Amino acid sequence: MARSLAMFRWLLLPWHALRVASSEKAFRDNPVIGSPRLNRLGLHIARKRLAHRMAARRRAAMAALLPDAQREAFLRDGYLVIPDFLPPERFEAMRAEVMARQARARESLDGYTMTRLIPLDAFALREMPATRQALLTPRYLGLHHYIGSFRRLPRLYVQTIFSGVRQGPPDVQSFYHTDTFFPTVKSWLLLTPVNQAEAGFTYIPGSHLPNRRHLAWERRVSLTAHLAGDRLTGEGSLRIGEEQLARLRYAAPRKLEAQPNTLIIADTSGFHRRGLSEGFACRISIWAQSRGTPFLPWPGGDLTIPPLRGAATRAFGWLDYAVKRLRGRDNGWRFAGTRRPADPPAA
Ligand SMILES: O=C(O)CCC(=O)C(=O)O
Ligand SMILES: [Fe+2]
Repeated sequence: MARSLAMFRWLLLPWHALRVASSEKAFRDNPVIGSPRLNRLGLHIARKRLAHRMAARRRAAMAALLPDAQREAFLRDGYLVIPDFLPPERFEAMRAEVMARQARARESLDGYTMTRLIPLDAFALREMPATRQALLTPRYLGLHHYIGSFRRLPRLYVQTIFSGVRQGPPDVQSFYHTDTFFPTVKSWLLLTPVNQAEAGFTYIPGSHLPNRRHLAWERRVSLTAHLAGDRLTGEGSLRIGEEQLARLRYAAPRKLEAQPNTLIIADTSGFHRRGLSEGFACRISIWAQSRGTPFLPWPGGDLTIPPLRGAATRAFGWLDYAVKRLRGRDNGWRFAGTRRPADPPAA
């Protein structure tokens, strides 16, 4: 059985080789991307460098989407924090609508954290006019287009993170890591406050621009990542220890505390983590993410038909779940039944 699986893997070699030109990042699943020999020759670092060059080019083509000062701050730091993002009445209308939303949710329990995701896809947004009005604006979308370096609608969710729901180690997101080898965007538009002692998003300013030491470290990791004991490093979201990270000589980490209606938006190809929480905490936000094909020179157009926009979120959720489940890698995500964002975790 194991041998025929291995054979099958090698028969798929041409497919694996083609995937080098895609956003595929798992060292462990793809014998070309994970090949120590090719990575010693520089395959991984070449992909990373080219992806960064192309993203810089796509962003330059969309420079007009951000005010100059904001664009400069992002290019320097790799993230932006924008307090009072929406006009207050618009924010309140959205918050009321979102907190009352009751829908089929996915949940995962990992370490001391329970995370809940409620999709804000086209079907949901049709029933949520205040949320649609607040989010589907040139400003919100423009920030995601620019930082994500593609003109595409981000996938949107209501994300609830309960920290300290049980005794246990911090969750997997609480270790410093990069999400991808290529520039990409995630954002949190906060509906609840985040205090310093809670699990605030933490970013290493400037680490979205890999320096020489970072590239040297990443090259070394790429030689063994296919065997990594740490699951997420094997999947291409490289984990790094705090001592090692300090040796790369970036600026000190910034753990963000913020009030509701703050937009935190970051290129999560830079080093970041979910900050450690000292006790129970609950963070609810509109969570967005968007990933394109890293080697394209143009930011592209969003080809989805307006009424179908966001339907991809639902389809993606199902597909992602089905595929990961089949491979035994659902990472603990399961459908949890109908929930509101602030419903306490089931015992
Ligand atoms: O929730 C956070 O603060 C960060 C989690 C994270 O690393 C991610 O979503 O990529
Ligand atoms: Fe991350």
